[in-house]
Order: sequence, then C-alpha cells, then structure tokens
Amino acid sequence: RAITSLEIGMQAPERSAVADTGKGGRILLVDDRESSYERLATILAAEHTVDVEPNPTEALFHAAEGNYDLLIVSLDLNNFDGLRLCSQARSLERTRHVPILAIAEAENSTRLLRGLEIGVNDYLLRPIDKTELLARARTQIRRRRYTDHLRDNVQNSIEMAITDALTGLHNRRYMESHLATLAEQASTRGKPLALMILDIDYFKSINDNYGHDAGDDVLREFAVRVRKSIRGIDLACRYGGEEFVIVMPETDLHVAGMVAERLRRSIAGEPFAVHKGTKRIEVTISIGLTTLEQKGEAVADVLKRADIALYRAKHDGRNRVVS
Ligand code: GH3
Ligand code: MG
Ligand code: MG
Ligand code: MG
Repeated sequence: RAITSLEIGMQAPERSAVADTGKGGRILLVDDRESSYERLATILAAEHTVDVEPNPTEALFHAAEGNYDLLIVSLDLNNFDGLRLCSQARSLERTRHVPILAIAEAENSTRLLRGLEIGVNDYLLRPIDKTELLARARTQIRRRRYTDHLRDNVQNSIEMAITDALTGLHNRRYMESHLATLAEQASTRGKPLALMILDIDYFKSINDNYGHDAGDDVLREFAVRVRKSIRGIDLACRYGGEEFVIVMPETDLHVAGMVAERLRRSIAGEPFAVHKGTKRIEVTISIGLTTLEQKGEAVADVLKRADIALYRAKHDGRNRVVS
C-alpha cells in the first residue's frame, strides 16, 4: 500500500504533479543499431526531447550529467553489456532515481529478467509498437516526477521537524536528541564540551513596550548574531520562547567563556532594528555557562548546571556571563 503524503504529515501533492501527462520529458536512448534508434528517436521526439548515445562508454557519463527523466537502454547492444550500464546507473548517486526502460529482442528475454532484478523499471520486446513505447515512456516519466516531488516534500518535512520556524535555528527537540550524541562523543574521545544557556533580559517588557512583532524581530536578529559568532560544528537552538542553548564540542571553559563574552557584547553593543528598521532598541542577554564535568555525565545534569548559572547571572544584575 502506498503511503500518502498526508499520512507522513506534509502538504498534499500539488495538482500538477498528480495530473502530469508524462510528456515533455528528457530521454537518453542508448542503442547502437542505427536503424533501431532512428525509428525509436523519431517516435519519442513527438512528445519528448531525445538524446541518442550509441557509445556505451559515453552513455553512463551523459546519464550522470544530463539530468534525464528516463533512460531507454537496449540490451541487444552488440559490443556492450547493456545490463552493466543499467547496474552502474543504479549504483551512481546521480542516476539512482532515473527510471530505466529496457528494450530487447525476444531471444534476449533472459537478459530482460536479469535487468528487472537489478532495477530496470519496465521493458519492451522488439519489434516495438509505437503506441506502447510512448505509453510506457510517459508512465515512467510521470512516476519519476511524482517521486521526485515526494522526496522533496519528505526532505522539507524533516527540515521543518528539526528547525525553529521563527529563527531558523534548530529546535529544542533536535537539540535534545543531538546533545546526548555530542556528550557521548566528547566522553569517549576525552574532549571537552561546553554548553551555554542564553536568555534575553526583560524580554517581556520589549513585547509590552514595542509589540509582539518587535519581539519577534529581536528574536530573529538575535539568531543572526548567534550564527555569526559560532563555528560550523557548534549547535545552536531555540530552547524556549526567548531562551537559547549553544553546545560547543571540543571547547573548554576558558574558550567558551570568551565566546560567550563576545556574544554578550555583540548583543549589548549594537541596538536591534525593529518595525522594519524604523526603531532601534537596546537588548541585553544573560548567559549561564558550563562544561561536561566527567565522562558519561547525564546531559540533564549539564543543562541543569547551566540553568543554575543563568539564574545567578540574572540575579547578579543581568547582561553578564556566569559559569
Ligand atoms: P528575564 O530578564 O528575567 O529573563 O525577564 P523576561 O521578561 O525576559 O522573562 P520572562 O520569562 O518573564 O518573559 C519571557 C517572555 O517572552 C514572555 C513571552 O510572552 C515572551 N515570548 C515567548 N516566546 C515569544 C515569541 O515567540 N515571540 C515574542 N514576541 N515573545 C515571546
Ligand atoms: Mg525569564
Ligand atoms: Mg528573559
Ligand atoms: Mg526566559
């Protein structure tokens, strides 16, 4: 049974993808007999763009580079094993999802069966009927477009599931699942791991004084500044409303303290533009900082220690880093 897009929590496919005629595809025809490929190409050209490649060595290269919707491969090729092309196309990342329609003389039907085993999607026996060729080509191209569409949707859903929509940072769920992995890696490799919780000071009064939209502007701009001050391997997430967590692998307390202090200054030192740049407001943050203290320490304990440090930063007057 096919899984529908709705069941896996994404948008219903657009109508155009469902109603696709399968016409207007890009086809690579691999056949080394001139009388054969000239006829097939003429038939297919009525509905598609067709490239013919009689040279099998070139065919795989074109298939990988050419962004085709369909490969039509003759398994009767004289000096070449068409099956090998099919299996290579199946193993290459760039051609893995391109459908293959095999064609062969009836006497080569064992090759066709082998082809189906290695991932050929459909086949036709010679002599090839014009209507049937067009119909089977359309079906494969339609299927290809539809599965591409689904694959994009799945990727988008995954992105959405781990990303905070307002700031584009990772969300709490992702952080919690990933933090355990990072802590484990740090433990087994004997490397330090730093973690900080950042909380915007008096954020409620930003909302109260300038409106909720201005508060959102501040959160977005805050995320931009966070991204600028961390490395690619660091993990930044929106942990709650105006609370963020940054995890820094291979970073000790001293270095993490400098990063935190730089970040604190980058927030306090430059007012935030809100309401489409018509207004600028001063923002400060408080940061609670800690590191993984011993091998195998529970991440909940690390988070708790950072939270206690944050509480002290608030209590001691805000706009500061406490570790
Ligand atoms: P403190 O210095 O002690 O952190 O004070 P605070 O006002 O920042 O702390 P508090 O936790 O009382 O208030 C946080 C506010 O953040 C309350 C909530 O309405 C607001 N908030 C949470 N999420 C969002 C959001 O997505 N957008 C906006 N604009 N506000 C949010
Ligand atoms: Mg608070
Ligand atoms: Mg706050
Ligand atoms: Mg808070």
